[in-house]
Amino acid sequence: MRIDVITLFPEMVAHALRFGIVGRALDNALWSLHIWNPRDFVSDTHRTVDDRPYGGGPGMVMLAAPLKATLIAARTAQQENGCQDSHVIYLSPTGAPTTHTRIAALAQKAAQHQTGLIFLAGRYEGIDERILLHEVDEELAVGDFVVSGGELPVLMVIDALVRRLPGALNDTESAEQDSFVDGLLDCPHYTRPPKFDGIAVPDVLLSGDHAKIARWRLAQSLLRTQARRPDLLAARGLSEEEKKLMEEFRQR
Ligand code: 9WO
Repeated sequence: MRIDVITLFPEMVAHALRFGIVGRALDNALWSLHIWNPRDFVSDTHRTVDDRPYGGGPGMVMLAAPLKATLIAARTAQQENGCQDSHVIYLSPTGAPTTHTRIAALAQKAAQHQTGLIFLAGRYEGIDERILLHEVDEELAVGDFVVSGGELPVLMVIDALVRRLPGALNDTESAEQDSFVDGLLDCPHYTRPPKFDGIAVPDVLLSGDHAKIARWRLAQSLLRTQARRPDLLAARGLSEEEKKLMEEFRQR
């Protein structure tokens, strides 16, 4: 998978992607990262990348021309590197919700270098609308809140994509059981000691009965999802067996 990031803070993005699962996958060449600074694509003495908004108001807007020049450079580099196509993603609170399903679709698109991904991280009040109209293929939000720039949201999406790559996770980091894979929230986890702060680990987890443990975990996931995210449960639906399981565990 090839990923290019356009940002005014290249060190922030480069540094954050060196750690953990994502950093190891980068070392192992499971994906490649190229970072572009729009400031390197302007030639005026102040290297201006922003200007005041038409219509007035507070804040500044990222200029279209430096962004377009940077996008062309990133696209060209991806194509020279064997990508058939490029897909440009802009992170903003105005975008579509980023879900597990959407990440899976993006990962599919990016598989095997076919389509290079280009993430555009906005700063100030945002980017000139004409870049959105002509250059951006997908606009994503990672939550209903505003942060100071697109870099952190971009990093979240890259992390979610890279950890799915074949070989990114070792045996102790299995992705199958993570939250959302089955449309449900994760079950509770416990490790040693068996009693901490007066709270004991549920007996079933110490029983060694793997079928019983699987049933308990599914019941916990179902009850938790119902309590905390009824919207997820409504979208997913429940089998008769799952309904029975929830009824049984509700009574305990
Ligand atoms: C800045 C600003 C300043 C004065 C008045 C209004 C303002 N709005 C903004 C603003 O929305 N800035 C954005 C910062 C511009 C695009 C990048 N930024 C951003 C992305 N903030 N939050 C996100 C984001 C992205 C994905 N999911 C959640 C939040």
